[in-house]
Amino acid sequence: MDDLRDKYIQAIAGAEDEAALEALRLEAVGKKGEISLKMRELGKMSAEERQIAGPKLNALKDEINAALAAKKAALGDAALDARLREEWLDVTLPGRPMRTGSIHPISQVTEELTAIFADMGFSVAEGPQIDTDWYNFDALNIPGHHPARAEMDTFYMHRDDGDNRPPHVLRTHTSPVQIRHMEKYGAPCRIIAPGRVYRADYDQTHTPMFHQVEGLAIDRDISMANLKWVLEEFFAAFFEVDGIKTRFRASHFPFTEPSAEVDIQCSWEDGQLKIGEGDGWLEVLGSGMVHPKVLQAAGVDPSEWQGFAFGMGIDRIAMLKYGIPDLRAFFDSDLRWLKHYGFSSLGVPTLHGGLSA
Ligand code: 2NL
Repeated sequence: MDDLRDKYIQAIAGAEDEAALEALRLEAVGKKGEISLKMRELGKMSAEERQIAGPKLNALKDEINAALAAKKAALGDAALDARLREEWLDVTLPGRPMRTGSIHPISQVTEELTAIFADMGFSVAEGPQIDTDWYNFDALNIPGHHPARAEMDTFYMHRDDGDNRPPHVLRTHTSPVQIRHMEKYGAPCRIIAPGRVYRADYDQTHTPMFHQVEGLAIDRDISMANLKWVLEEFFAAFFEVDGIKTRFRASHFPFTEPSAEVDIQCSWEDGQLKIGEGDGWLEVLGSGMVHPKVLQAAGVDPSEWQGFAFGMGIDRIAMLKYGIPDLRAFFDSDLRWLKHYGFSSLGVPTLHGGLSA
C-alpha cells in the first residue's frame, strides 16, 4: 500500500500538464483504476483484514484525490503565469493611426468612364502634359492668331532669350494625345484620352488645372450617327438611366466639321437637378466630325478615312453624378468633404476591384 502511495504521489508531483494529470487520475482512482480494483478485493478479505485495509484504502484514495486537486490548481496557476508573461499589453502605447485617405472622385469617375468606353471597344491613350504648340494648336487647325493661343488663356513655358526651339505649352486639351496616337498608329482607331489639362483661368467655375476626356473613332465610314449612339450609350451607363435623351446643337470648333454641342436631358425642380428625365437640357460636351486638315496633320489620308471626335469635362460630369456643387471641393478641400459626398476612406469600388453594377 505504501508503494502504491509513493508511486502516485511522486507521479502527480511530476505531471507536466493537465492531460498527464488526468491520465494519472484515471489510472489511480478512476472506475477501473488501481485503487478501485483494490477496493473491490476488500470483499474477499476476512472481517479483521477488511477492518484494517478498508480505512487505509479510503485514506489513500482521499490523499491521492487531494494531491490531484492541488497539482491541478498549481498547473493552472503556472499556465496563467506563462500566459501573463507572454501576452502582456502596454496600455500606455499611443493608438495605431486610422487609415484615412480615399480614392479621389476625379480618379473614380475617370475609372468609371474608362470602363464604359472600354466596353464599346475604346482603349486609353496617354501623352505628355507639356507639348509643343504644334501638337496643341497647329495640328488641330487652330491658327496662330486664334484667341486660344493668346498668353491670356494658355500657359507658355519660359524660353531664355536666344532659345529658338518651338514654344512648349501646358496642354489646353487632350487632343494632342490623339494627334500623336494617329501619327504613330494610323487609322482605323478607337481611343479615349483622359487626363489633366491647363488654362489660365480661375473663378467660381474654372480652375487652372482641370480634367478632360476626349474620344476619337476613325474608320472608312464612321458618321455622326455612330457618335450619337456612342454618347447615348455612355450617358445611360454613366448616369445609370436607360434611354436618356441627347440633343445636338450646331456649333463651331476649328478641329471638327460639322461640329455639335451635345446636351443631355434633365429636370430642375425645387432646386433639385435630375439627370435623364424631364424636358430641360444640360450642355455636357462638344463634338463633331474630325476636320480633314486635322487628319492630314496627323498623317491620316482624309480621302480614305473619316471619323468623329468629342471632348468633355470630367470635373463637370463628376459634379453632376455625385451632386458636388462647387468645383473647388475637388482641388481645395479635405477629406471631410469627400466623405460628405460619399467617398468614404475605404472600400470605394475601382476598376480593379470591379465596378458596382
Ligand atoms: C470642347 C469639346 C472637342 C474635339 C474636342 C478633337 C480631337 C481631334 C480631332 C478633332 Cl484629335 N477633334 N476633339 C472635338 C470636338 C470638341 O472638345 O468643348 N472643346 C472646346
